Amino acid sequence: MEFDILTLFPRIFAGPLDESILKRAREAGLVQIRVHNLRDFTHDKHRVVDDKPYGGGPGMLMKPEPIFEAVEKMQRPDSCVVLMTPQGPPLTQARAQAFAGKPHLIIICGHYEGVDERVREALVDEEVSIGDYVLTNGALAAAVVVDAVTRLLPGAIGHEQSAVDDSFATGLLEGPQYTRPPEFRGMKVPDVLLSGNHGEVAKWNKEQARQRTRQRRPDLLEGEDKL
Ligand code: JCH
Repeated sequence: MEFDILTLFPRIFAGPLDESILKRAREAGLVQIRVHNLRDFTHDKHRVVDDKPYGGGPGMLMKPEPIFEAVEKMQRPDSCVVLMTPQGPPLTQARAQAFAGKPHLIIICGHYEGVDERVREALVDEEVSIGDYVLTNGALAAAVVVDAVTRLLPGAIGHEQSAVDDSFATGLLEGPQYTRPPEFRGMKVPDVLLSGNHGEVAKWNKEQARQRTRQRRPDLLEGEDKL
């Protein structure tokens, strides 16, 4: 899978891309991630990427020209063009799965108060928000999308099961988990987990997941067959 990321802040991606699963997935050739500076797609002396909104109002908008030039240079028939914006539908595990099935994502990050509407009209296939809060620009949001999608690519995670079983893939929150020692500062690991009875352990885990989900995220249980 390939990513082309368009941003005014390419350095924001350097850290996340160079650690852990993302680093290994890149080194293994599972994913190619190219980060481009939108200023490189300007042609004026001062490399201007923003302008005042028509009709007035606070702040600045991203000019359409550099974004059009960059996208049109990278776009292929199989590309999906994604715009990071707080106005998009929320990123969910299902949406991450759908993105993981695409061969090429072009992600437009944006800055200032957003982008000229003609970018949406003519270029963008999907808009995405990573949550109901306002970031200073789209780069961190795009890094989140790249991370959530890349770990789903076959071979990205050592344990084949991990990506299938984790919270949100099952529709439930993970319950409590323990590792050694069996007693730490007087706090004991529940007996059932030490019993070696795999059936009882599975039953307990499932019940704990249900309880935690009901308490913390009842919205995840609503209207589904997961109750
Ligand atoms: C972004 C901004 C005020 C946007 C500019 C580009 C995504 N989930 C999520 N939160 N924030 C974003 C995001 C994505 C791209 C951009 N900004 C800053 C500031 C706005 O409206 C008044 C809109 C924020």
